Amino acid sequence: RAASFRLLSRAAQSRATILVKTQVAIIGGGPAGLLLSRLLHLNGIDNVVLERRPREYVLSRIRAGVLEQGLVELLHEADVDKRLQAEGEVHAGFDIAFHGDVCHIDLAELTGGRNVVVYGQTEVTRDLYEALDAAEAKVIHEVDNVALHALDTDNPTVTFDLNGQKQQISAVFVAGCDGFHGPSRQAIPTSIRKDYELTYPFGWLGMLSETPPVGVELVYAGHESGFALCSMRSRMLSRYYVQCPIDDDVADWSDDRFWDELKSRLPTNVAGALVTGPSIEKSIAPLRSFVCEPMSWNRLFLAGDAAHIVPPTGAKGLNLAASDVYYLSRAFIDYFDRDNESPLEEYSGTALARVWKAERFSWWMTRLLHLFPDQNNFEQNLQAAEFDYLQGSLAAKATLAENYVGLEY
Ligand code: FAS
Ligand code: PHB
Repeated sequence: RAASFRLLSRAAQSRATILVKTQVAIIGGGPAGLLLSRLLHLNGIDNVVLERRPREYVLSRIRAGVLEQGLVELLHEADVDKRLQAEGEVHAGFDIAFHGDVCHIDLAELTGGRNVVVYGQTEVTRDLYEALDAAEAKVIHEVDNVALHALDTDNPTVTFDLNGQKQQISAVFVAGCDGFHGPSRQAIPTSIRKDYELTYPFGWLGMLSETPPVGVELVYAGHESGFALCSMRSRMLSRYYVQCPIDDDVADWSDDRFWDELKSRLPTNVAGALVTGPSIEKSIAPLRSFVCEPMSWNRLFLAGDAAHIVPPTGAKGLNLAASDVYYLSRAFIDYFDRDNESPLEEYSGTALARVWKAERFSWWMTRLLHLFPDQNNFEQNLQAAEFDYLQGSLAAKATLAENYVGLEY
């Protein structure tokens, strides 16, 4: 405790209040932080979640929509999947199109019966919050100035401001689940941390509309004008994306312009079946591939977007957060229940092995389906040959399918 106070200014020390001593301080109340909190609670491990934003804000974010089977099983283990089982749509396949040609990927047939479930990340987050509320878990919203201290000692602390007053949590471990822009990753010294990054020269303009989806499955489309994706959240809530220049302003995209551009990029039969309507949400997200190594340092463990980012093309962002939480929750349980530190020591290597394979898949799918402004005619032919190979090879389809449903944890 003396060490942790050393870092606080003298004035702050006089105001600091030890809020709680807990076993795991979790920074970030998105899917990674909430799912970790839930799994630890169910195993009797005390934890506190610190979230910067109000709950309404967290629940207003429209993000992922495709759940791998591993995440579905983990949500069942967390006993937060009742609505998911009732409302989630099991998808046994999807279409991938390239300049008008369409290839169906039969996930179930190609993977021996595995599939994905379409259910919004927003709903996963809502289900987690409800379960944590029911268990009277400690999730503190609207915290400011979160800072991590003494991570290289036996009693790390986290300080933060709440309602204008400095607070402090003393914990055995800190879990950094605070997304790409949070403070946790930055707490790993640059002499230790190595960042790997690839940014893409375009973004995704996403739209939510209360219209029936264009079909019963997702349609990914590469086109000479750029990428498009037809997804959904339910039978009356559709989610669409078109690739756009990274510096585009969403205000310049009227609904009509969006629908016209989407139709122009889809196979004719799909465009003809599109039911348009007013947007209820529209936003542009940048695309990047990013990995931080290691994903842990002394008493700090990163999970989810705090440690890695994938382009959404492969629908892996949320699903990687889940596999990180799967490994980290079991490692904490082994430590606290069985006094076994090995899984925590191995966490970073174990998680990164799966992360990098998902990075590879997301990068491959992004390269295949997007228009790269600087690509030359040779690279354009490589894209066409890649799709042609996919169409003609069962092995290529099986490779795509096993990555899409999610590699084993
Ligand atoms: P999150 O970013 O979801 O959560 C981190 C939390 O930490 C946030 O609530 C944040 O407010 C909080 N936080 C940050 N700084 C803090 C601080 N200093 N103190 C306290 N709290 C702090 N993935 C897909 O699979 N498919 C998609 O279509 C898709 N679309 C996306 C669109 C956008 C715009 C973005 C940004 C991401 C998208 N993703 C998508 C990826 C996304 O789903 C993430 O992978 C997923 O949210 C990861 O969950 P977390 O790791 O919990 O991070
Ligand atoms: C979505 O429904 O938001 C979605 C689905 C698949 C993706 C990306 C996003 O690859």
